Amino acid sequence: MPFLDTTSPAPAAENDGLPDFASSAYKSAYSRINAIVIEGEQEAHDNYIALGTLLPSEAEELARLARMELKHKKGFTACGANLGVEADMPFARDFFAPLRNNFQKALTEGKVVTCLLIQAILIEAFAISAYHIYIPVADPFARKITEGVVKDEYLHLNYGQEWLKANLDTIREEFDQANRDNLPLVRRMLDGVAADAAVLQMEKEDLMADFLTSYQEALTEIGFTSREIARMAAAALVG
Ligand code: PL3
Ligand code: FE2
Ligand code: FE2
Repeated sequence: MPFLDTTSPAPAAENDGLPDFASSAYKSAYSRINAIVIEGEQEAHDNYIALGTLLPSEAEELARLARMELKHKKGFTACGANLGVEADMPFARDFFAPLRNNFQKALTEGKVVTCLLIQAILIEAFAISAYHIYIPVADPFARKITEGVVKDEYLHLNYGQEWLKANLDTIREEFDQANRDNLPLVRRMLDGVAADAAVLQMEKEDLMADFLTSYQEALTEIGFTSREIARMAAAALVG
């Protein structure tokens, strides 16, 4: 066989080690992951609008954050279309149901600390970790969009941090309980997405490590002690 055999087809994965974006395995996993992201962005929009009803003086700023979420949703919808994938939205609605139900319950009870923890800390940190790990293994079109989105998600995480920080003296008890109720749900969501994420070459341990980094940095910024943070992180193991 000649050194340069120009007659044989290029190997399927000659993609700089990136996944084969056209394979049926990739498209199947992407139909669920893409749906999760689209649904997550829509629910994030709805959650910020809802938070504005609990914090009327903040409603305008929250509406600004909400608008960004719709832009994110549009971007990720385009990513699916670009790959010829139809997002599995019923799957994604189920995926978010436990967290959505807890948010809705807290909303009807007027529990702003719980709502902020769920949306602006847990969901944003989850999104940031997912987008970080996705960017290096994304197709070029999706990579560009995701890079733009992740910058906005830091603004959202930061919004939650700042509000909670300013109210640290009064939030501890509710925050601790909300964390206990919801961090285990995030962990289960990570478990639930791991197999599909692996097809996209996103490893569960990397997702988990990146999530814990953002989450712990947020808690530090709010002003919790390292002992309090360790106890709260431990809720992921207990629940
Ligand atoms: C809040 O701004 C957004 C909430 C979205 C939640 C995203 C969860 C992501 C799960 C795993 C995804 C991999 C990324 C792939 C992007 C197409
Ligand atoms: Fe977003
Ligand atoms: Fe966000």
